[in-house]
Order: sequence, then structure tokens, then C-alpha cells
Amino acid sequence: MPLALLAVLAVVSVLVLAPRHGHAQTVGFAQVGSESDWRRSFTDSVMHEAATRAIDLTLFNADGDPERQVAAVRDFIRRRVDAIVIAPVVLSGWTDVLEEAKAAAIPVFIVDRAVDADPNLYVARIAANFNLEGKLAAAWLAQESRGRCTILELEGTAGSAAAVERKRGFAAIIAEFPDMRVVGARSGNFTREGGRAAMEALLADLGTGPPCAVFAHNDDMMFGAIEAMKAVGLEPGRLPLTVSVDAVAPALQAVQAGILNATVELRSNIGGEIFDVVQAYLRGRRDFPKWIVIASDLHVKQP
Ligand code: GYE
Repeated sequence: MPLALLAVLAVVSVLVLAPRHGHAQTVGFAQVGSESDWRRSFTDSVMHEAATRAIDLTLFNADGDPERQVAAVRDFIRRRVDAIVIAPVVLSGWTDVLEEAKAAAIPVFIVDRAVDADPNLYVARIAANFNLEGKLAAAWLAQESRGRCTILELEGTAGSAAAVERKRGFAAIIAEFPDMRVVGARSGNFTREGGRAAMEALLADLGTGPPCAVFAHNDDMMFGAIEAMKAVGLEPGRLPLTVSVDAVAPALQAVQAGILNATVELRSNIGGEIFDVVQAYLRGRRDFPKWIVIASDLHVKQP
């Protein structure tokens, strides 16, 4: 290849790959909080990936407060970051600030959870299928209980996509079984303490003997529930059966110990997938699907 052509290609490649205006790409990341093992792992993945790619990332931890999270996105817009990544605490309340980001020509990427807003207001959503996670948990329980089970449900943060869709998917499957039903449900807000308190209240309300099973929308709440069940002499993993979501490391250990019977994996190491999309967009690509689905797998005790 002629030397002149090589020189031109070298210049072009530098211009295409170099950050806009010669500075590092700036990204504002509005994170839910630090409520669970999974959340902390997810934050670590995003921060590590940004550092690896020399992206100037500003992390805002909303500590579970939707209004603070929206205000943080407005601040990212004022600071004119190159891109905004949002893991929305709850589904609602996003249209106005997403319209402001669009008016400022700042691309927005929704990750982990979801927003109840016009999909044209963000580039893409990179997230798992929470409804499928609920269905996988219910299908396992239907098989394990032979379709006959009274269930206590520990729900995640009220109004969050994860809680809404896991509940909806779980209910859709057990509706197929006349002898399976949820006999009590309470929110534990995705935290260990919240799960313990919710399980104590559900067991007190239940009055009669132990339920057949407990379904928790995440492992942290299940860990708290297991404490509460053991405190009243129950044997989680035998009676009741136990199934949750996230598959964090301590949950997989509990599965092998027979205390947690099953957990549906929610990958937390998705920083690479997220910044692949963000940087491809900043380089000019526009043909993204609105939802880039992260796979969920069921984990049970291995022989
Ligand atoms: O399951 C839980 C975290 O948004 C799907 O949020 C995520 C959930 C996850 O608190 O551990």
C-alpha cells in the first residue's frame, strides 16, 4: 500500500477514534444506590470499565431517591457531558428531564432497570428481562412443588421495573397452576434488613403453619428472610422452599449448602456492554435496538 495512503489512513483513524474536541469522553452515570450486593458489583463493573477506556465518568449515587436522581441528570445536562447513563430507581417521572437531555443533544442510555417514557427519548436500554426472571423462578417452583404450593413473596422497591416485572412474570406462571398461590407479599426494598423485617411480618400474619415456599425479588432480601425463618425454627431450603434472583456469590454458596434452592442470575458485569454501545454512538453509529437484552440463567444445586 502506497506510503501516502497509509499516512492518510493513520490520520483518519486518529480523528475517528480520538475523543470529541480532543478531551476524554465525559459520561454522567446516575446510579440507583448501594442497596444490595448486586448493585455494588454493578457499580464496580461500570467504574472499572470506564477507567479501562479512559472515560471521564462522574458517578452519582441516588441512594434510592428518585428526585435526587432526576436532579443529578439535570446537573449532567448543565455540565454538557458527552453522554448520560441512567439506572432509574423507579419507572415514573422521567419524561421531562429526558426531553431536556434530547433538547441539549446529549444521548441518554438506560441501564439495569427501565423508565416509563417515550423510547425515542433515549438511545437504547441495556438490561435483563425481569419478567422472564420471574417466570423462570415460578417455573422452577412449579416443578419442584409439583404444582401445589402456598407462597410468600418479598417484593423489591415499589414502582421499580425489576419489582413490577418480576412480580408480573412470576404471577403469570403460577396462574397456570390452580393449587399454587401467593398467600402474602410485602416489599423489602431490595435490602437484607428489609427482607428480614418483611418476612417476620408475613410469618406473623400467616398464623398457620409454614408456607410451602418463599420467592424473593433479590438475594439480599432472601438472606434477611432466611435469618427470620431460622429464628422461628423453620428450615429454609427444605420447608419452606426458597427461590430468588441475582445469583450473587453468597447466594450461589447458599444454593450449594441447600439453604437457597434456586436463584436466577442477573449479570452485574455489564459495564463492557454498556460502554460498547455508548462509544459506538459517540463514534456515529445510530442503528441500535431499543432494548439490548442481557441473558438470565437459573442456578440450582450442582451435584
Ligand atoms: O435485582 C437488586 C438491586 O435493579 C434488577 O436492584 C436490579 C435489582 C437487583 O437492588 O439486587
